[in-house]
Amino acid sequence: MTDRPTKDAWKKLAEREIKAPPDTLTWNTPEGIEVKPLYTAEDLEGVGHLGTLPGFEPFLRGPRATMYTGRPWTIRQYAGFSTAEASNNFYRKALAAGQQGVSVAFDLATHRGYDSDHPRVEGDVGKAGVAIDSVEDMKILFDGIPLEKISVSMTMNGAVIPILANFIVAGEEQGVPRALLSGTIQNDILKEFMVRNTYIYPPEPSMRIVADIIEFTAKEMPKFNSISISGYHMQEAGSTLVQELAFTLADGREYVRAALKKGLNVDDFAGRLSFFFAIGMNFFMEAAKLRAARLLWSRIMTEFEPKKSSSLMLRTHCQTSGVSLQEQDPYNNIVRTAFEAMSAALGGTQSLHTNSFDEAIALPTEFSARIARNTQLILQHETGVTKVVDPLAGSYYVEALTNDLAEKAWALIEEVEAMGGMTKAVATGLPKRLIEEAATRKQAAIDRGDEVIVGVNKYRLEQEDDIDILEIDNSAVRQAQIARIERTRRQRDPSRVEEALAALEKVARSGEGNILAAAVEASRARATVGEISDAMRRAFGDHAAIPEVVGNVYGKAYDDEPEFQTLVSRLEQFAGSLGEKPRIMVAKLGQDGHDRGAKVIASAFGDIGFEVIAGPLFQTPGEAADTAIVSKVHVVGMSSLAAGHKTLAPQLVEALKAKGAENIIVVVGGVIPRQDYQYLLDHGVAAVFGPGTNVLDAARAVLDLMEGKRRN
Ligand code: 3CP
Repeated sequence: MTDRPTKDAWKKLAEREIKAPPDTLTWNTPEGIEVKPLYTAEDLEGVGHLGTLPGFEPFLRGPRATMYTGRPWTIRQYAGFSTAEASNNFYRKALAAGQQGVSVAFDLATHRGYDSDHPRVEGDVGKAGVAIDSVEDMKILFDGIPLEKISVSMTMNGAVIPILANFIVAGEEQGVPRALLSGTIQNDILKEFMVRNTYIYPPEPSMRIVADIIEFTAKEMPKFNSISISGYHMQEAGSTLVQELAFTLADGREYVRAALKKGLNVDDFAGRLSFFFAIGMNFFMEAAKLRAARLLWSRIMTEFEPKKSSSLMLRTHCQTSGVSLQEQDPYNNIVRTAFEAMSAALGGTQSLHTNSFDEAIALPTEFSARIARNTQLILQHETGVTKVVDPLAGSYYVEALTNDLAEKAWALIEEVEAMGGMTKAVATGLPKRLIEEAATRKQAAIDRGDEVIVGVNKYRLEQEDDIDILEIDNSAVRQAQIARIERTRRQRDPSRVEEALAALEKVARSGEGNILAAAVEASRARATVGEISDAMRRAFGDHAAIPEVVGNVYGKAYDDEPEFQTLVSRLEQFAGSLGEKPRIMVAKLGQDGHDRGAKVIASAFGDIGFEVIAGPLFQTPGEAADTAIVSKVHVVGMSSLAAGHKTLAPQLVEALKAKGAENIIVVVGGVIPRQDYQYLLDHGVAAVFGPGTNVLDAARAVLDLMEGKRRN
């Protein structure tokens, strides 16, 4: 036998192949991890986590001994739109076609605790999810779906109290006692303050709500997961995987502390804490992330000295990445999603949502939802991926990555700890800022072509075909919801409602008693989501975030490159002729809190030389027009990601006109289907920037519009 070649021999051979030292092939990831072209046993020297088994602490190799060989992950597709009837119909069909659990998407009005008849939510009702106003809607939503058998996940954070109360009462009225209800409520408010923005109340009472729900479910709903501690939205907002990992686990630690403060025993609730991560395109790193997450969570939980081993166990849902989906050449998204799903399975997820290929543009159709579901069915039944537990274990690369991610995330977790924990860190705005910087850096990398996206910044089609999209007739849904609210109000006993709401307000104000228990009474009495939320608003007040914009990140990525500098000079010249800096307001209207795009645009436009006014979240068109006028802006850039654009953009144009400010140019960006462009242009919008727009192109177009306006 000849001697095995050494690493040095490999380096020499590699150098001959590429005519450069192999170190030049090292990829520096946004996480600050150096991914080398080759991993060997040397890379695992001193790595402490090797050699563990699944089903045992620290659960790195999976929470179950047999994992998918015993039972595959749950295929749990997140869906909901329009009315409870329409969504119920969709769930039933999906369950019959192989889906294994339900996952409810609520509309933004419901998320923010408004009934469908509230004037602030005209553009939001039934759009990005299903409208739920009272237990009457909830009962229809689960009609014919046996709640003692099918587990139900509900993505709800702001209006978590009325929604969970309605779910419990819908179960009761279906004949299912709450002790038999299985499922998960998201109930993760800290990440809302960081990235997702469907909060209602200030942080402190919001944390009490979380703890009250953990307490109530621990005592009365043993099969129900009290929380889904979510990193998903952080990655969607542009975070690195290390940030996602660290902030999510640090959030989890904070919730455990809040529950312990209520006097609960850690073993009575820890086993029902669950997690939720995004799975993006960095295939091996995503799988390693889930392994690292389990390792770190068991480390964190050990501090609380639980007696049960299951208290150390991290169980998670995953969703393939929404931001990785592209509008251009959209069938590519099927491929992206399939790789991401495979990565989630290799990482050992317990439950998975695969996105539909059209989700960068609109809600899924029945066709696209079928392909998304089948992606998982094919993985489970045809690829053999379920036949072995943790098949990546022992891979030099994946084990090294698991270790790198764990170390880097732990350092960030310790940083948060030094700040006094996540609630305090969130209050300083640091996690949000770090994520926004990462998002802006990523956008610059895409715009520069450093990060290739097939069909978008490389291999772009000359001609894109239209695809069928699902459109919701928002005003019809709203009318139907209003009719049902009115009927519910007519048929209920008003004094019973009043008493229940007063009792709820008292529990909220006094700090005594359990808020969810009080809300269950109100729900039984047919108090609406809006009324229950308002009772708590009276006690807790509303939370309003102050919009901040990061600077000098986008521009820095371009350094002094001519493409960027030419635009900067052109803008300077224009500012000279104008006698002032051109001002743009980045506006978010309605209840759409997805602000990654708006923040990235604000930040990049600022670096290019615009004066940027970041409008507050949740404005009505009239309020946004007022802000634009007071701020004397030249342009309003409305960012829309929740399908409200056809209602809200024309209203904004009209509001400006009505206030004598028709000179202000309105442009719209975000998730706008191409089919809607003409409609918006016909209603006074000057330009539309869909998904995948290069920010420099958008800035040039805005400048063209301003120059054109000045000439006329
Ligand atoms: C599992 N079981 C097993 C095995 N595997 N038993 C024997 N052998 C095995 N190998 C058992 C489990 O112990 C459990 O029973 C039951 O089978 C179900 O398994 P599970 O792993 O708990 O799976 P599931 O019920 O699906 O729960 C998964 C988690 C849950 C725990 C992650 O929290 C969940 O479903 N989360 C979903 C969250 C979600 O859908 N979020 C959507 C976000 P026991 O329970 O009796 O132990 S959508 C957001 C989109 C963006 C936005 O927000 O806008």
